[in-house]
Amino acid sequence: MKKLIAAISGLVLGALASTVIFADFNGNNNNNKNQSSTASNAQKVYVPFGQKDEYYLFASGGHSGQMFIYGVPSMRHIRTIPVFSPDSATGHGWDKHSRELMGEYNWGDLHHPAFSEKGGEYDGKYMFATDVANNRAAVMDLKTFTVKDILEVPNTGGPHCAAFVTENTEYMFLPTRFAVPFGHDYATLDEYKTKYKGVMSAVTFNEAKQKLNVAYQVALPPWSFDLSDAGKKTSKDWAVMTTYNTELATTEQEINASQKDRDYIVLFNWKELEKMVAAGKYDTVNGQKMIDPAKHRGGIYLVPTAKSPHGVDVTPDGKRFIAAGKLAPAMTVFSFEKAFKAIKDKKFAGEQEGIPILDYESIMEREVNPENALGPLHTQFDDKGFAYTTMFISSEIVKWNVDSGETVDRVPVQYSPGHAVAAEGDTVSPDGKYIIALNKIAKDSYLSVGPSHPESMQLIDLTGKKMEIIQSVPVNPEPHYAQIIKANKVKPIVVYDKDTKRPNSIWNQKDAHISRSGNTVEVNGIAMRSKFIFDAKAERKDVISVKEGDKVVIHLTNIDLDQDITHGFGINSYNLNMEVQPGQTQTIEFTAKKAGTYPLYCTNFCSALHQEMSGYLLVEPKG
Ligand code: RUQ
Ligand code: CUA
Repeated sequence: MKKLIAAISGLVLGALASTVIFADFNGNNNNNKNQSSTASNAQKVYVPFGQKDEYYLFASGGHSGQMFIYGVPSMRHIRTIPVFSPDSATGHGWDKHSRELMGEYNWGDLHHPAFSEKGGEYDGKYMFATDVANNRAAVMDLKTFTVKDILEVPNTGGPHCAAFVTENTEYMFLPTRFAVPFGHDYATLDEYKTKYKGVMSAVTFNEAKQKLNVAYQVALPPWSFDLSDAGKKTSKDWAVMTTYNTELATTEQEINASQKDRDYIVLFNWKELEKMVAAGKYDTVNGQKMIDPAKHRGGIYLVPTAKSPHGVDVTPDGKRFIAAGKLAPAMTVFSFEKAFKAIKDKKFAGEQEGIPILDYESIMEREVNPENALGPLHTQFDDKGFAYTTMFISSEIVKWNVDSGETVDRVPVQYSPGHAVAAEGDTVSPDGKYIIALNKIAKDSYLSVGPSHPESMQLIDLTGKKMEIIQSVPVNPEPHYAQIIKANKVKPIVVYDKDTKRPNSIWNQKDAHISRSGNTVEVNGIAMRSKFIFDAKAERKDVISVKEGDKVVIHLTNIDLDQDITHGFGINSYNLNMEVQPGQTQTIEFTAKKAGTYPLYCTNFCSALHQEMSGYLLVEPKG
């Protein structure tokens, strides 16, 4: 096995580094794009206008920092939710709340989205996501499809390996991709082994306060953590995550982090870690409770696995976890039960950095090597005990039997899938109806837009004997991962409740007013079809007059409590825009640095007289 892995990983490395092989398992070039254009397939994805899709697809927007919402099976793009990046259409990053959430950053690298769960099922309430670029976690409220909180997690360098929530949304875990010294302190790379850490953060969400919070962190060795998954049912107190670069390479990872035949899956029990924290077994590092596993033992174990693994996925019954090889052409199936027994019996094969290592042979159930399948990355599941693994290099999805390891079916995709996502795929009861391949490379699939092409998603029907691609659509960069939820679980509101106690809200036209205190001008105004009212008593109610250098705070309440009547508020030449949804109160703050005359207007088409919905900001020059 070792030799095989070594030989094949050489081949795989070569393929990863140079060109991607586009061949199916018979060695033929893929040319089945016609699959999605047959009349019967077109019918399967046809959702007549006015009828709604059965599922929502939430696709990560990668380094756009956004999230894309599609309907399944139509694959119609419904909405983009800006999360970690500003979006002028919705004013995300301009209104006070989102601007404060975004802090100093104006981009993000959104990798893995995860729904909140109850009893291991998506509950349709919240969506979580993480930002690899700036170490953040975000939560979106699915009542409004907007971001409620963004948390910057200290001591970490890129939480790629997240977010995967536990069965009842107790935690989401954020292990980090890049090792850094605590607090990003300065340390040369010669000090990598001693000063750098791969920190895993346990993040909680307080629903009442709508706030994310770091509960505790674990200072793991400076390995790169790639992906994780939370346990389910019998393994619900546990989570798993893959490592690479246990070689501690500090340069040219491409070669140096691929030396050893084995890296690890880190297996940890979050209930045990919770107990440690409760017992005070932690150090305080930059205000965080930091567990040092070498000092405080227990709860964390290492499982050797084929070198540089990528995904690790827990089966819906919670009995097994499956590592995908990336550099080894195999999926390795491990047994939680066997691991628990070895831990109970203290049967370890050694330890590294004070963390016990489990014996590979004794907890591994099987290595699955579908013929000529190369570059396994991620595995999803259906309702019948089958697993679906994406093959990045051989550009296909392989369906296999989790119990026997036997390959059941394969479908070529166009091309190079990273993740795939199954309907209700990360729950304890996947639906088994659809899986979507999230392809990194579209090549010749769509109208050309120049040298850089879109990524591509392909909807695959799982109900027949053979997997069948029934729709292909381009998607903005880059659907790292996605989630598919039954549409009827999500309950968006139609309008924000009229809440007269909400701070700064004004519900009656005659209450609109402008007040000054020192150099601050505060506007409590109304947006309604088809006018702004900032000051009910003024001769011109839709004009805001301030002095150069004033701080201006504008609160706007949209009193149109009607479905889909959203107003915008943009100020000409002032680089400001926000959106106010029906019944919502939004605030925008700025300093009137430029003296002069600036039109302001509603930026969201709201009525036949939308064009008339305007006014002026008059900034009187100093002196
Ligand atoms: S990772 S393509 Cu960013 Cu999810 Cu495997
Ligand atoms: Cu209000 Cu357009």
